[in-house]
Amino acid sequence: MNNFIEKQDNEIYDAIKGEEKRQADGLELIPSENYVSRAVLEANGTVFTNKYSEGYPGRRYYGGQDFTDEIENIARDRACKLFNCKFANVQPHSGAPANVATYFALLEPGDTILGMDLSHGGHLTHGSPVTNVTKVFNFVRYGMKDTETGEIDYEQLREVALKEKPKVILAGYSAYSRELDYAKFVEIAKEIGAITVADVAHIAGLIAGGVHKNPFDYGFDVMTTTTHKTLRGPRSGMILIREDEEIAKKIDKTVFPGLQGGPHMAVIAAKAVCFKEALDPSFKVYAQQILKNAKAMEEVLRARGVRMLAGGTSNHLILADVYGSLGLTGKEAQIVLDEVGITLNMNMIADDSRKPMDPSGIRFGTPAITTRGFKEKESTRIAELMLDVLENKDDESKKTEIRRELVALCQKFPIPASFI
Ligand code: DSN
Repeated sequence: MNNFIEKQDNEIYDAIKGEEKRQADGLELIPSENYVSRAVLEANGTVFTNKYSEGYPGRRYYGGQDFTDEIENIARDRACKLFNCKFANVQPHSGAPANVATYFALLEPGDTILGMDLSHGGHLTHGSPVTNVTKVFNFVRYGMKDTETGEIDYEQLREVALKEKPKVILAGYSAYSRELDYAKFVEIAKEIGAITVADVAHIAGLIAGGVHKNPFDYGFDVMTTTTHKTLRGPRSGMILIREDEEIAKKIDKTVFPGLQGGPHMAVIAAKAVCFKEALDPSFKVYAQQILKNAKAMEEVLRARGVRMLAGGTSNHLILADVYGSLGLTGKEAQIVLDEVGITLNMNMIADDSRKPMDPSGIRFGTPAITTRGFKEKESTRIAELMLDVLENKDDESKKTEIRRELVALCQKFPIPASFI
């Protein structure tokens, strides 16, 4: 597509080529990753990267905004249509800044947020002590009632809500494999007058594709998300507001000038393209297949006696207790799978006795392999090969054989777009 980089900067060219080959020949099972279309990739690399456009459409601080206004308006309109809401801010650079902006828009320093326990699947920005938001806001927690079924303890959630009176109740996760009961969250929030925020970064594509519930349909006030996971867009974020104009205004002010400077307009153009793709009926088929593929993998793990947190999956990801089931740590599993070209991530499991840098679990999922065109048959085979590797981690010839089979499989299902 482009050889100017090669002529001008060999080191970077080689690294891009290397990454393209890694993505093409390897199996991407990190559940928060995906492959964008050629159209999204192209939009992401346009001259909009040259432009400053602080402010919002129709009220910018710099001149020359005819086309920036056009793409931002289109991106906002498409986002609202996709998620059935009235307002969208498409400027957050990613999911974490979207969450931080939302907290600052809705809360005063010292206020309380009730979010999912991190070890039960909540995200770092939902109150991990390593993040700076915990210096400003007070985080309290709910979790699963039963780690074998994944059922959320809504009674405990209600008790904490009544006791701590959080101003925001946060639903959402990055390592949980079931759906949430959004109506229950809204019911509890109403009792104490809290605002409901759903962080749907992981499942935005499942909601857009109609295979997961939309929190707005149950009365949630705000949703935050990334755009590069199941939604299959560029690496970025956004904030959606169901209908409250006051909240929308506060969020706009907090994103800019409160936290960010100039929006990344090339990325906003790419987001607009991604939203158009997600509005197409074919995206529904994609979202359905993500779930079918995850189920196919789940069946293999169950048949081979591997413990899955929450007992399996109802979304795009699986969290497996490899330490308890197979006697190797999450880190060992991640490393040995990397050797055969399967990329996933080690992950803490609920009530893990081990540490984050060497936990008991691995987390993997199907958004990226589904984009490549894998169906249940291939997903089943990948799960079998994964377990074969984990059960034979020191058998070099077996691993070589598996690597060969995986490369052949990947070559049959090319990634949708590369740059060079
Ligand atoms: N890093 C993302 C994930 O992998 O889930 C969350 O931000």
